[in-house]
Amino acid sequence: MAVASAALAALGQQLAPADYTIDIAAYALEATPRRTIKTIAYNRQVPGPLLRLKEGQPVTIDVINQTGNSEVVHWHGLFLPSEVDGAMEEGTPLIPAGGRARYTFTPRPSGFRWYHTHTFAGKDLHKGQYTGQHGFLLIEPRDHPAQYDQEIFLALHDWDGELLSSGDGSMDPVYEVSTINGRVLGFGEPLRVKSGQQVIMHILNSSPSEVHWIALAGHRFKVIALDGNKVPQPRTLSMLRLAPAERVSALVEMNNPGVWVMGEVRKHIMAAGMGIGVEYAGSSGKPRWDQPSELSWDYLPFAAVDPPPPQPASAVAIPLLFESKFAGHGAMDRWAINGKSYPETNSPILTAGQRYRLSFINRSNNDHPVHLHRHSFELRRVPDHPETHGIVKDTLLVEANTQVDVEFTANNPGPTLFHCHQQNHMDAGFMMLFRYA
Ligand SMILES: [Cu+2]
Repeated sequence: MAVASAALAALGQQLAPADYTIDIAAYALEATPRRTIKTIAYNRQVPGPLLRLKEGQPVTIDVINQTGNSEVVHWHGLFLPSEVDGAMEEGTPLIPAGGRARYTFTPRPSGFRWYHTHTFAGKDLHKGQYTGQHGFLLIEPRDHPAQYDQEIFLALHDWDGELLSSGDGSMDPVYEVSTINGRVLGFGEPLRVKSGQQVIMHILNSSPSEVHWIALAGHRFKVIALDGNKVPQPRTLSMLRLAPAERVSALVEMNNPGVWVMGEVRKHIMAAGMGIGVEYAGSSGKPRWDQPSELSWDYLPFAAVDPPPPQPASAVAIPLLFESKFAGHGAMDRWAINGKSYPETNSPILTAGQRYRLSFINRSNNDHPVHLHRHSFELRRVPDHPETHGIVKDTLLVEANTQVDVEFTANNPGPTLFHCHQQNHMDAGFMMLFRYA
């Protein structure tokens, strides 16, 4: 009887409709009327549907995999149990080809998050994060602080890549097409704004491997959050830098009527399509662009200025050394953390409640956007500044040949993945697993 009712309960759970359904299927993305990108997408759109969830309110999301390969969906920036976080290395089950899965979880923390595939691509640049499998996820806070008139979500992505030999002989992806929200500059609908509006822009870099630099001609961004977490010191800037998987939330005051271009600052990336028009009501004409003369970005000015709060206990140091192992001309590099490539990398054992200090020591000539699953970390040291605090992120760009330190509290037991978010680096061993005692 108990068995029967348990089975019925399971059946009932199966039949109850999910709050959201995501269908993974082949999709022909029209980046321009003459350039169609054959990819895989969520609900036949790029980016996938915006998931607007409420902090602390459980949600069910059904994922139907209509592709010929197994899939998994990672909920990036959320504090979830390992079984639903969406990485097979942590123990989340893969969704078989033609199969389906139900993800049930309680979303937290509030802020601008995202979801994406977490599969291996290797040399196939039409798999994994090279596809259109990414979408915005906004976790609404219980109390709503920000004031704005319009909310805009933008995703930066690069498509149709090819692995080419770079100067040092290693293989890196080079892309033919770059888009904002799946469209090449001039071919999508412009963002429509009104004079006097305060617009919040939630910008995501969903690129499989490229850092992007973004400006909006005639306007400045007041950056209020990084990776969805409020910064201690909001800053007003004319340019943003986003590494793969990073997010920036910025307020833009619409106080300069006209038709403008928002896009990649580097000319060859804008020429590949990464831009979007911004059109004021009542304005018309050719969109205007002001070419910035140099690239500029720094995490440090967003940090807190007051002295750090006293730590209850000192953080346990975990140094992580990043190096490449040159595999020969024409071969993909192997990447190593403390001398070992995944799955051979060490698995540090964490004690629940303990504070840890991760030192990212990048002994390579590449910048690496590193990501810690299921936790967020606080930036504590950047190059030339041995002490900073208050910036909380889940992804961080560690520039070539520099050291950056972060701290986090081990407050979410379960296997926890740490990796470079550049698809070709994580596929080549730049990944490790933390475990809890
Ligand atoms: Cu990397």
